[in-house]
Amino acid sequence: MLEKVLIANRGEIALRILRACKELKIKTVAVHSTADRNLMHVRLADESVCIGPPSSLESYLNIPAIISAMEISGADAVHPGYGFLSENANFAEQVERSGFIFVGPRPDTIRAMGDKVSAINVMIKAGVPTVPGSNGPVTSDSEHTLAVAKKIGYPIMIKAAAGGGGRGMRVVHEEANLLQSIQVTQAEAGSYFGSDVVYMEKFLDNPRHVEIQVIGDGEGKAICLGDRDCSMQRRHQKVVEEAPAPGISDKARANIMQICIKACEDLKYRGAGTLEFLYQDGQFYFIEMNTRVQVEHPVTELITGIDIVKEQLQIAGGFGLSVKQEDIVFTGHAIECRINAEDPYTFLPCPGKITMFHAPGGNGIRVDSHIYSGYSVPPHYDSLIAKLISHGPTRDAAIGRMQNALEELLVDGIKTNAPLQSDIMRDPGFRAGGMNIHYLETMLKQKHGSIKH
Ligand code: MV4
Repeated sequence: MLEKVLIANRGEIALRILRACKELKIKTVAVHSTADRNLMHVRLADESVCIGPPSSLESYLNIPAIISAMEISGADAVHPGYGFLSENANFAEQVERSGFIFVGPRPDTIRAMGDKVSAINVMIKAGVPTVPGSNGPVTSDSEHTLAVAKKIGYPIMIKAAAGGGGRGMRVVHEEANLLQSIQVTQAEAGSYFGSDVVYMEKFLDNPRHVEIQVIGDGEGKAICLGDRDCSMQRRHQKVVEEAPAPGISDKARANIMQICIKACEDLKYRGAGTLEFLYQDGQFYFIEMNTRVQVEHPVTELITGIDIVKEQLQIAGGFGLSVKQEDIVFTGHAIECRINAEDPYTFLPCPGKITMFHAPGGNGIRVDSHIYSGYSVPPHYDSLIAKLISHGPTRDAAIGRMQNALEELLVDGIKTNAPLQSDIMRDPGFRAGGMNIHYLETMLKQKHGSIKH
């Protein structure tokens, strides 16, 4: 097994990884910026190393500083969490070249999935359904581009191959605007991502975001832990996630799970991964694959009883998967509300000192958070301060438990979006289930039309 893991992240996920390491009797090394000396996982880790100033670029994204910290602490592996270096193929490669273990997929897999055109083609080969599209980069041959677009049919979405997370995308409704829009998207992609490669897809107008959790052993065996619905989002930031996705038939679910398992087995995928789909009119369309543990992984853990981070560590340590597909039992429904240090209606970040914190609890409630009374939320990073996760026998039961937990949550000293989460839990559309990716923004406009969304 791994002996000592360096946690190359901060906040709640760093604490989540530390807890998994402690269960597996793995020693831990925390790395932190000068703004993060007081993080909970830094106190709890066996060792800690300061790796730079507050700016992420100089600390959590500083590859030489992190590899040096592995050397001086004698760590044998690094867990990257989510964000930061978690999907950086060059980082994974440098970790391995330095003789350490990267807790995640092989660098080549990360690279293949980081390029969305390449990811789509890998998935097509493996039999995964994708959005009708160019399935390749747009070239300088405009006649060919116009012909490909005509075949896909308008409206069309132009996307950056190096993109993801919502930047570098554009919808085109008619042929007259296609070439001009491609140029603009290429220019944006070049400046955001350093690559101006773009591709085309049929634009789906009212999809849901449904994603599938997989774990592979790296040797051709893979399991699937079902789906999550992450459609409740604002400006590409997920707000509420749940598992299973409401309203998907057992047959459709079993089918897409089998397809994802086969794809991961073909790829000899190693570690935890998520296939992202758009789901519209009863069909799944693959769009991207994430090669990391995700923020919303706890909803899957609650309905399966499987600890995804422990699986990641055990696979990295050479022990393979701890469960077989036929032994996985799905129980009830789970919901996650992201609690952010931000104004609930303007969404402006609200860093500062938390004068008092009380975490909710009781049956079916899990709180993943690094905050405590007296902790100061630094202004330099993402505003996620806690994840409230509820589990119950039915979706209604999980919503009810979440409502009680939101009432019980106490965070004094800073503003949080907990009041918005309560509004969502009361909302008739949310309660009906299965709303599309535009629903939350529409709901916010209706309720608070005067505030810019
Ligand atoms: C799409 C789409 C509609 N049609 N692709 C946005 C982020 C990026 N990861 C993919 N995205 C989308 N791709 C086609 N062909 C609509 C979106 C989209 C979206 C997707 C998932 C969750 C929220 C979203 C919000 C706006 C647009």
